[in-house]
Amino acid sequence: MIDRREYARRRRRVVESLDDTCIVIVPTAPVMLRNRDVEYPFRPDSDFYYLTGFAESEAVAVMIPGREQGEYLLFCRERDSRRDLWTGRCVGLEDAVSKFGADDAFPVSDLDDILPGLMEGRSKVYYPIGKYADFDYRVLNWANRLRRQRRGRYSQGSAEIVALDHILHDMRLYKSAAELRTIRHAVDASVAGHKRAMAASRPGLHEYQLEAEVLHEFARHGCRWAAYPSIVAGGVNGCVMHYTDNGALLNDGDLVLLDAGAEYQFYAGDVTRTFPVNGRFSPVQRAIYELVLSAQQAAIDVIRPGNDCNAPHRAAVAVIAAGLADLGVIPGPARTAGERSDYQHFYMPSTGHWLGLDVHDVGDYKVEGAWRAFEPGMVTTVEPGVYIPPDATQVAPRWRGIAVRIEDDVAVTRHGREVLSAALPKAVNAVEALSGASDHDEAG
Ligand SMILES: [Mn+2]
Repeated sequence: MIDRREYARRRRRVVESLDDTCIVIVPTAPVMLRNRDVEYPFRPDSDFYYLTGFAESEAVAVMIPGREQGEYLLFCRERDSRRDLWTGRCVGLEDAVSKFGADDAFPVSDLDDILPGLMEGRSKVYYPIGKYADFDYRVLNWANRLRRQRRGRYSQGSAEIVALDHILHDMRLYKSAAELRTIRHAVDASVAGHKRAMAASRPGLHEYQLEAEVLHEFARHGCRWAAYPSIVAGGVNGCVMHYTDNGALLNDGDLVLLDAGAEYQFYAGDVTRTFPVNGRFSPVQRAIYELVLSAQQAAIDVIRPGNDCNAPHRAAVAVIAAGLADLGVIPGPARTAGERSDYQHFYMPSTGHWLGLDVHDVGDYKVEGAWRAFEPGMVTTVEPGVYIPPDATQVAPRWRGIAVRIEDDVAVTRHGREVLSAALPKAVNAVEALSGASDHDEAG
């Protein structure tokens, strides 16, 4: 649990790094309709939540450095005993102050009346430009209204509208101890979900039935939602990078690629394992699997403070390219395979991404054109893979349709790294022992 003093520290850091004639406006995410009057479950905007810890819909945080009547204002829903009967109790203005640390709180329905006045005289308006079209429109309206009011009275340049992303996203890249504990919980739940799915796997199930095993286990660990739609991809479906259909049958003799992560207090886990539906790798599946596994280990091994954040990708590419050449999947020689582009037909994505409040978390990978160095507190995924499409006629038929990805979550520590998802087996024997139900006792 992240306590309110940490949110206050974050707000102070943002305000201190901006000039004190600005105003910062951060809205939470809009409520989205699923169909007709049915809403998607609400999920707060990550930037907003990072600064407020406030999870209700219809809220806007405003920070005004140096304002005497209060620097941090929260606009949110008012308590309303009649509406509370329908939608449940909301936080309300009083608790926005007493429990969420706002200096003052106002009804979100008054935003259009109050905001232009708060913007008056401020030289810069920081807010997440381009994220929510409706909110862009409102901010422009407020700025225009101010400009009209000023006209004829005195000529003063109108406020400059500036993106807030840079400073905020750089802060979010470095996780605090409390954030790391929260991520660890999400990853532990993810690991448990994967174990349960492996144990439940057998030919004849549908992919979504494994997904149900995963989600059940997430919920048992206090995570009601997955951090992103789970990918449960049997056989050739694993070659589709963003496969979420999860509707196919799992076939005897196929692999299943399972990419699923739990969300805990809005922090994401992101874990992938690939295992045999029936609990036994075939020789060709095993060859590709072991290649990806050694590439992943090579990538994890180069994560440490000071190494650049593209080092894992280079390490994984070197192993995968050479390995594919050794196996005869791509042309040799293996020694120089990483310098040719052949491997790219079977290894398209990059090897990892930042992990945090968003599964593909914020934070620049390059600073002034150069890969940035790993530093303690960063959390990254490591997820090399080999994906050989079923129509890859340039390779021998036995390789076609094999898709393997192995993904772990790794925190950069002071002297190296910690694999947060290390409790989830990935060695061939351990995966076989866990997966394919119980019917391989006689086989082994
Ligand atoms: Mn990932």
